[in-house]
Amino acid sequence: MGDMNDIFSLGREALHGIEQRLGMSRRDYLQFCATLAVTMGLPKGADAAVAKAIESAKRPSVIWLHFQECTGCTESLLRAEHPTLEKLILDVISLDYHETLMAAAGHQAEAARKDAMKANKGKYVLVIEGAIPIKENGNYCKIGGHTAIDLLKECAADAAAVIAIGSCASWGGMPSTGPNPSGASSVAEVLGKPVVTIPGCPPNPYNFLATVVHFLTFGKLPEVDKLGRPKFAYSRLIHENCERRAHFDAGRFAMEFGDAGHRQGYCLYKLGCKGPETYANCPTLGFGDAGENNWPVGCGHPCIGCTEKGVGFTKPIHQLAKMANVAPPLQYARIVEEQGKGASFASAAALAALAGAAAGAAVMLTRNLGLSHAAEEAERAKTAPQPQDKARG
Ligand code: FSX
Ligand code: SF4
Ligand code: F3S
Repeated sequence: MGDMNDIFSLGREALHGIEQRLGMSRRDYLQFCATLAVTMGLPKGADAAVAKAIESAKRPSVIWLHFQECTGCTESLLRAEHPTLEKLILDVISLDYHETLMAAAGHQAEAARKDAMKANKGKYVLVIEGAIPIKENGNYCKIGGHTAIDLLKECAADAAAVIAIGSCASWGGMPSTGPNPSGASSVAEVLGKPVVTIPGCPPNPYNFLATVVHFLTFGKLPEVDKLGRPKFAYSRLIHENCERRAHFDAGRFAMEFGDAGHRQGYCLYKLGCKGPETYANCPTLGFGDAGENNWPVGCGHPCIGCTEKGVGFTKPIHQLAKMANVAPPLQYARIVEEQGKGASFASAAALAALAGAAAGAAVMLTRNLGLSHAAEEAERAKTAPQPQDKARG
């Protein structure tokens, strides 16, 4: 990042230009770049590199194809409120072909795609939304007379980078749910090579923007895990950063939608939450700029594991999650004593974390689940008719 170690090294003129272009204040813009840099896990000072890249780099041409999906990925990009994320995305990239957003139709649209590919040969970013059906020679999805398989291969051949957005493009997603009659497959499967994936149904638009901005800033896509997911967004389990984690550790679970535990924000594990086996940054990032806790678990619904192949759209919602690991979180939310006697359990788990004792944590996990069963039984005993009631009746 060389001389870009100070965000204040950006010229006033450049920032004024940004103000005009994006319709946001300098302060908001710099704050936004800093947030993006943090989201990407970049070192101190990288916010200036990000700001400079957005302000001065040539906008990369993006060709966006739609296949088997619900268009939720595009919808989620366009529904952000503050700061106007869709404005930023559409400013940071040059969206040269996008079937949902473009005015052209029919042959005009086909021509627009060919023109964009020719003008930006070897330089454009290809974004794929939706799975690719491969059964019956791909006949289940055709656009302009071409199968999704052919379109994908043709457009990927001259792309500088390929990004699979959403779970459908990343690993088959909802259309690939068994028995998968159309043979819905991922981009990587059809191309026969790994691509960057941004799973989620829909994915978080910030993760897409951060990936594109990384490409803009450093000329390459971010580091990914073995499934092609940017590590900055998908390296931690949801369960590790969930705001209900203290309740899990204390053995306090919602048992039914709308019960007392559910209303008090208890852990949703027993309602089938797949947070313990799903990797994504939903709890830390939130969705839609609609305020804190705006993500599935924050809204009271168990995570269905939509970012995770083999979990989302595969495991029944009510099935209990497999514990991918039992690492305690970095810190615990404060536990309100009157909510239950579990405070001591959470404190013990925190001590186990400090000691780095995985075995201890595993013991805690077993104890917590046991605690919950005990609590359930106690609850049932309270509401069940007592022998003396019968005797009185
Ligand atoms: Fe829909 Fe996108 Fe889900 Fe799939 O998102 S929100 S079905 S991941 O490809 O449009
Ligand atoms: Fe949060 Fe779900 Fe983990 Fe409970 S099981 S702490 S609700 S992620
Ligand atoms: Fe999906 Fe679970 Fe996040 S359902 S949006 S991965 S909380």
